[in-house]
Amino acid sequence: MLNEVTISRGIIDSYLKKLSDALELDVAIVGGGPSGLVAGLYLAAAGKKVAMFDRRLSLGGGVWGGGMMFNEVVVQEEGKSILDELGFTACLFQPGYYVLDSVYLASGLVYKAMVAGLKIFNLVAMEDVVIKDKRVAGLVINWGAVETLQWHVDPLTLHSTYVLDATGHPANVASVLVKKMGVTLNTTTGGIVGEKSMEAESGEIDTVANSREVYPGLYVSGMAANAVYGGYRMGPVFGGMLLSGKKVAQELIGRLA
Ligand code: 48F
Repeated sequence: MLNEVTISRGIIDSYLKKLSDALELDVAIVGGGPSGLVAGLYLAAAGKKVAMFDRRLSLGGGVWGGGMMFNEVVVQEEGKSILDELGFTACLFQPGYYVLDSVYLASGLVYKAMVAGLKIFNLVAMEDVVIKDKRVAGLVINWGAVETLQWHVDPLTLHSTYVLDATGHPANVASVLVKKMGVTLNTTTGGIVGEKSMEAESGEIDTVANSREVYPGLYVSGMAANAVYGGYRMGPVFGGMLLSGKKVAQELIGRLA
């Protein structure tokens, strides 16, 4: 006979263990879009202690919706190597343009990152960062629902050697850091420069170039990198997102060695 209390206890005990294990990390990733998932995948595969926090119910960020809800995405030649490396199949549409189902890519990235060892906390939002010795040293987290409802509930805190802002267009981690600490970022203006309009070719190049440490302890990837450094947007072409996540992971793996 199934015991309902045993079911509840199994969930509670294993969640609490998972959360407790994530209170001291090598890398805390905020945002489970394509760049964050790829970064998490490579970091976990390299044996780093890494966890991801996303305020939404489902991970995958902007991948699911394809282009204007047509659930297909494009990956250009440069990003195809990562699809191959991770074992995704894509169809050649025209020379240099590969197309794949966005649900396949989103769910596959989540699955492969978890198999590599990434711990994922969905429904959990970053609301602030921890500052130690003038560097970002962790996250202040709360339930995504608490954030949405604007309830007055104090958060919990975790420590991490590095934080990755992979929150997409709003660059929420960098934004909160600038707003609350008034710090100078490693950008042309010292602040958040702001994303530019659509130019796919430049946007893809910018995304990878801009994926780096923007303040001691804080890295940015994906659209957050373009928002912070002032790169162009590129729409539903995803090679740059994949390459951005891999670049940040490789840099962090080197620094954590
Ligand atoms: O926007 P998103 O998919 O991030 P990305 O890796 O990829 C961008 C592309 O999807 C697309 C594009 C490419 O052509 O332009 O937009 O840069 O995913 C960002 C994730 O961050 C989560 C949010 O729910 C989403 O899943 N997020 C944002 N703010 C927070 C957060 C927060 N404060 N706490 C937790 N998660």
